[in-house]
Amino acid sequence: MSNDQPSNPAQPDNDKTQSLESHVETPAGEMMTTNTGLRINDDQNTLKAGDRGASLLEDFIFREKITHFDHERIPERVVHARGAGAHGVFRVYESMSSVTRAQFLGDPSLETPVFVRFSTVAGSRGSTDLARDVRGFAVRFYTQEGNFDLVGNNMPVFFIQDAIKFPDLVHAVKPEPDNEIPQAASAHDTFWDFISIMPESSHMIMWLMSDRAIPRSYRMMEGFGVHTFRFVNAEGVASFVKFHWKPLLGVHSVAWDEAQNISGKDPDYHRRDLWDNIEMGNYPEWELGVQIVPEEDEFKFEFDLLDPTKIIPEELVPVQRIGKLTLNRNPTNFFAETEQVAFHLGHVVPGIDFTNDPLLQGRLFSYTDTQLIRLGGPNFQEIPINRPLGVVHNNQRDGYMRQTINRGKTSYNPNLLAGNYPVQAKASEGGFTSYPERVDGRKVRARSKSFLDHFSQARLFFNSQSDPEKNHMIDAFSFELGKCITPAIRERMLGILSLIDQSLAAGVAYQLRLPVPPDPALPVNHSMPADADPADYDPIMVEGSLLKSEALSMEHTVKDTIETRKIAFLAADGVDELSVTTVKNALEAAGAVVEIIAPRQNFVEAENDTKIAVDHTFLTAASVFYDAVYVPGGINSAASIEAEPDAIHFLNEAFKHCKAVAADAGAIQVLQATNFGRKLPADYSDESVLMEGVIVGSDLEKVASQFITAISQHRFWEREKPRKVPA
Ligand code: HDD
Repeated sequence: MSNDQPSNPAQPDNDKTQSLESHVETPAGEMMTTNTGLRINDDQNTLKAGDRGASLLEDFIFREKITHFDHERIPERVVHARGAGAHGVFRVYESMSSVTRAQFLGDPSLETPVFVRFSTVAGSRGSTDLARDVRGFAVRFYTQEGNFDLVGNNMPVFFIQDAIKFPDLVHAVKPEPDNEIPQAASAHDTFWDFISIMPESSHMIMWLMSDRAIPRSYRMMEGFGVHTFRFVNAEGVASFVKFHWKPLLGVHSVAWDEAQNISGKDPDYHRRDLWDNIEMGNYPEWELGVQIVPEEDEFKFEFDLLDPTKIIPEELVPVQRIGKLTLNRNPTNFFAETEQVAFHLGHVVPGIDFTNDPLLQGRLFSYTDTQLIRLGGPNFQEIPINRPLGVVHNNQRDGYMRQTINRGKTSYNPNLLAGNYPVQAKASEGGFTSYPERVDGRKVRARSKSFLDHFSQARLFFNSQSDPEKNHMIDAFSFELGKCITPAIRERMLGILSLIDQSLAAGVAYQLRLPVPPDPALPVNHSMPADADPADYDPIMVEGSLLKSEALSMEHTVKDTIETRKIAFLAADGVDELSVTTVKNALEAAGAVVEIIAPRQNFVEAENDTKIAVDHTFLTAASVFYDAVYVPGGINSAASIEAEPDAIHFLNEAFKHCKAVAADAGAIQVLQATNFGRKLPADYSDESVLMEGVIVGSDLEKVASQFITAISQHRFWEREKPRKVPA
């Protein structure tokens, strides 16, 4: 092993990445060796008896190489198998020591190294990034007091209330066991069979059928710790806490048709987007938010804080933004870091503790257990990415692949031979003490009746969506249920939807051409499950409760920046260089990334004979990879682009996916060749915004500034109103 420079030295180091450096191998300038350090003279030929063989068993170099290769694979994660990771740092804005004694949240001068892994849940390691799915958002803080893992998702609730149902949920959503179809998709019978008889999934299903399930980028997703956790301060005073990650670029999604296209054309789209942006220095940032509820307010809400299918609406308890996470460094090696990182929500530090949420309690068992099979034994914490910053001292010993060399004769406690070391730490010395919550009760296998309202927050979510978002949800349900082949599943799901919202049920029923279930006269007592005892049942959310929450709709997200957005310029020989550079400079000054797409690779020759570098051709690029499109002027360029069917498709598709489109008035003929520009007059003489999100003009500065405003809106969903825009 040799100590060498990181692949991109511009990306900042931190204590954790420095500690990884001692494990990094770099081949530059080195000779090839076996694993025992013997220099290899011939890596091209096996050792043979004569040059035509046979091969000799003696060939230890061949055997070592092949044996290692044969054992290269480890089991993929049973869920969240596909993911992408990055290093970064976290810093709290102001001390939170009044509520938690966690040091990294108490001291704004501390910069805590982090490693984050984003993932999809259902697909295998090689599946597409753009599946309709929940995204994992797992953050490890390498704090001075040990590792703290916040193992969350991009949705704030979960499918089930009790961890014992997790294997059932996962078996239902994974490819069906007889033919292993479909990959990375919930649109199939077993998933909806399960969901249609699990009313507790209703709220989560609303999130899953919303645009949150098809993010534009990992960098543009919210994150949530989901469960209610506990903060405990130095005086031992506890409060409940929900964790949030708020992306500074806002929360944005793609269109479903776009997602399906990307899945074919670049299944690594999210992974690439994260990697490329970190390489470019566009470091993604999130603020850590907390909702804090005093312990004495535990029963103040109409839902149970321990129920992981419920949010605390931000209107009831505002999210305080307490610090910032910045991802600023790509991993050196995918397997060593992103694949071997072993998150566990039981990795806590003093000041952060658990609640009795039955999903959380079950997860506390599952995560270590799964690493034992995945990483092959009890020493997985010694893998470099998993090691805490400080040295580990305890009496755990041996096991497969032990790395640590423990000095001394004692491996037990108490001992006198070694002065009783390592010695237990008092709370005042940073020793972890569990919050002494009083717990008593009978042993029962039961569900609290405070967990029984499955529909109020599902309805709150639907009510809070904008009209386009609601339409997308109706389309998503219709797609997913349309892919189910057992009619009874569709009917049962319509029954569930009608308990959430009659207009939602009616919209889906229309597309499935099934009768709309009778109006259940919501909301009184509608959520009582069939197996509940009516005498025990007490409706929790009733009229007068919150009907809408702005934070649940993406309509209200950040829409004042085009930073890191990717804009395609469609150009050919004869393009007007001024038209390219003026708009390009303006977009880049606003933080966007511009790529030139042309009929052929390498360069286009502008009207004034300058050469402009080409990033992609219509063969290697597609509109779905970009947030907006610009067609620069130049008579010959415009004529070539107009005559290029792939270019016209590019524009039609961008329009269909509700993106901003702009053109120099000198390229009007290109827009006239599209579906949406057909009605433009042939004698078009300049002037600005043609329709929302479509801009044409000859004042390039003005075009650029209107284009920037349009791109920052992300998508013009209103265009879908007549529905089904052709492309
Ligand atoms: Fe889990 C992985 C998030 C419920 C059992 N889970 C895993 C990962 C994330 C989550 C982000 C990937 C971590 C990584 O990148 O390595 N899981 C959640 C959230 C849940 C949740 C937010 C609900 C609030 N999970 C959950 C339950 C169980 C598990 C109820 C089991 C009882 N999860 C696992 C696991 C995994 C996992 C089997 C697979 C790979 C791994 O742990 O390391 O243990």
